[in-house]
Amino acid sequence: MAHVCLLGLGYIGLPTAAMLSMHGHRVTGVDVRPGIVEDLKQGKVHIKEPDLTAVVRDALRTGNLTLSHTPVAADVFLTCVQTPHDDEHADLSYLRKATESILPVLKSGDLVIVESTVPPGTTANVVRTLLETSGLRAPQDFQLAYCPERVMPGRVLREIVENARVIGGIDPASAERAKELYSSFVRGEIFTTNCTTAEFVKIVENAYRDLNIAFANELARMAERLRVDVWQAIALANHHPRVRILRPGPGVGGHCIPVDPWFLIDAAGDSPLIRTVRAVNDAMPQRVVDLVLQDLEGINSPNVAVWGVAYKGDVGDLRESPAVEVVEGLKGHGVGVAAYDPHVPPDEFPLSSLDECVQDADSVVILTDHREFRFIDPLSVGGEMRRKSLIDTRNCVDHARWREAGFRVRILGRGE
Ligand code: SAJ
Repeated sequence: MAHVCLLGLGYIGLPTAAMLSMHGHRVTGVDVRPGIVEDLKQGKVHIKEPDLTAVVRDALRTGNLTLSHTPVAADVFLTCVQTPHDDEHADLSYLRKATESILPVLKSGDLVIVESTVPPGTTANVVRTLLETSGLRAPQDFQLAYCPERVMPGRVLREIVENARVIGGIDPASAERAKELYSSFVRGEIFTTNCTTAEFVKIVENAYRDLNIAFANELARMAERLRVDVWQAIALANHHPRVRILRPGPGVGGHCIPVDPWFLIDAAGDSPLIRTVRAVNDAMPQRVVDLVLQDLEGINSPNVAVWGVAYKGDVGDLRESPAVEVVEGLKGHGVGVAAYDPHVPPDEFPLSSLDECVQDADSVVILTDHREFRFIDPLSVGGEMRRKSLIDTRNCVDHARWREAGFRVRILGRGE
């Protein structure tokens, strides 16, 4: 069993630290952000993810997981810090700082693994160069590998175990050693390659999803013009054995998919296709604002009830959420907005209760496909509203029921 020093106790780092420690490794979890280590020591988990609090508390109770503000000497260093993107460039400052913080404790025979999403070439160049300022060299003195996370927010604990992994090594021995570590808790297949290929694969997966969603969004726009129901059309097309089109929606949010495609451009040069994909998905919140304004035409001082501000269904994460952009866009046009979201913590966004939200509203606008919305009774909602209108940008509730309750229903991508 290894002693792992894991840097960055965020969405990926914390569950990974818990998993490694639950599988017998000694883990020192490091986070430099004020308060995180102190809160975790008291069992307060800052990340909202099903079952994570219980698993982290268990890991702390076993004593295998300990917490620290600074890295300690270990066999393996695992960096899971954020790599945001500003003005079309990857911000590697957190990764650089985390890597530099390892230098005082790095010793011969150690393995360093990067999990953060990075532009291809970062591990073999930026990280390696920084680590070699210690006087040690890779792979002669220390080993180096890249192992991207692939988990879906909302299903992290399951996917961290079940998903296949791709591990890139600075040399085959580094990849094999990293594979051995992950094998202790990963049940999915583990494939090995070199660092830059693994970095490329990670970004390609998210860029592919972005492209597929942009295609669905483009189809939604065209279907509206052709008076076709895009949802039915996509479902029918997906019966073809080699077609798998994703779902249109109010835009692409989260901390990964809207960001990662830019890492490809950063590393490999411009791509008109990727720029277009980003532009199509980034234009969706404005399209939804236009759809709502059209619906509200002729109403003085209109009010809408927005359902769902998280970036996607059944999570409470607001990062890059297209719903937040829609809310701001509507407010900018003088529309009164009351938002209801059962998943988002109330200190992170101005939220109303369901009752307050629909009171005297002129439309309900569904922006996130939270499961709960399916079970809300349109009859009781309609009774509180000034006008019975539903705009569903996710196609996620039973429209027949809403129509029966007297609502005019508009669905993104369904031509009328
Ligand atoms: N979305 C649509 N239509 C769809 C699917 C998604 O509009 O058919 C929207 C969502 O509402 C959301 C955005 O796209 O706003 C992204 O959501 P997502 O569920 O596609 O992905 P993430 O960002 O939650 O997680 C992705 C996953 N990547 C892939 O599926 C290729 C996950 O496996 C990665 O680990 C994660 O990015 C990451 O951390 O990179």
